[in-house]
Amino acid sequence: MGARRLLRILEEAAPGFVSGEAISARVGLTRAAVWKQVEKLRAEGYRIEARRREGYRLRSDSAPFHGQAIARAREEATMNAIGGTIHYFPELDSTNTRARELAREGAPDGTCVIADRQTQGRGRLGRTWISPPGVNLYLSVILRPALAPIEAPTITLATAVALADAVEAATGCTPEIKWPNDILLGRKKAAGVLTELEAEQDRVHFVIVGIGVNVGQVEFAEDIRSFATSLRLAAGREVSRTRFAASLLDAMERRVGSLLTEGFAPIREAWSARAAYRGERVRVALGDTTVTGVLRGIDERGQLVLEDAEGRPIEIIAGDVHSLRPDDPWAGTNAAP
Ligand code: BT5
Repeated sequence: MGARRLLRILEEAAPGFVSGEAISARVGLTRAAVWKQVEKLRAEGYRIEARRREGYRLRSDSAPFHGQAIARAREEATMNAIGGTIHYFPELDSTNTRARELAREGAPDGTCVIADRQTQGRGRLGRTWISPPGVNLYLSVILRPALAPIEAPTITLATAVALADAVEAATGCTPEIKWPNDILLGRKKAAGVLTELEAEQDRVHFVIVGIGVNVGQVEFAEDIRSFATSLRLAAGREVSRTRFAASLLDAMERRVGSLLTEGFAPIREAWSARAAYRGERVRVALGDTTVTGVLRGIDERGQLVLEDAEGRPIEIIAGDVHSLRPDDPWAGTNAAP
């Protein structure tokens, strides 16, 4: 039995105890062998409580947050095509910047960079991603897909779908995706994706997919308070960063894998099923340009499709979606995107 299997059993039972006997029975090992595996996990930093009559229990605050712990929490069936190597840092300026450096040095497809905090976390269009330590996930994945640069946005959309899968599994809530890649819970933003590309005319060298997830944060800075949330706030209970990171890597492996083998159609469908504001009138802003229409979905390239007053489709490559409902967190013209 791998310690991974034991960890899974303890996680399923947490915060309850599992008896040594029950574990032995499930994994077909002696209790002494189970004890050895418990010691192994403890040596990695997991806090496992042992009580004579009740057995073992994984403490909720227990999971250490670093590459090895995340790798161990992943599903056994995955190939670790994404996250096969995880570079973990207590602090970075930006995981995307570090990932780009590693990619230029030749780091293989699927390599990940994770930081506990970022001092210069970046959003799209030069914006800032607020990245405090100890509570959230800041992750960048290096991908070297066989895609043309024009198809690269589909990677971001596949990532948004994977994020939604993992957020739903962790919280039990139903996330929505605000085009192109914000994850909303109760219409507030819990996660965002920043994709950066290095390419020639017809060939992608690498894509850096940067993901920021508010996992355990409960207080937000004044300027984002009205529209920011976290998995913990939405779920109403603690969510383990380590387990969430593992589950997100598993989901990315599935969704990005599906994109590269089956094409964009299944991602487009999954994305559309979670689209925020579908059928509603929205305003999309890019710089000084604004377009208004009913949000219909995304086309076969991943562009946003609105419908104008005459029923004609409008395709949009980039921009920020705002609601036209006054009570929506994404309403007013000044609402930060
Ligand atoms: C995004 O940009 O949503 C992409 C965020 C990507 C962050 C990850 S973290 C790991 C990797 N390394 C990086 O340096 N970046 C990536 P955008 O759609 O432009 O949204 C940015 C806006 O969201 C800001 O202008 C704020 O208004 C708001 N914001 C900033 N921090 C936030 C947070 N922690 N939670 C919710 N909203 C936030």
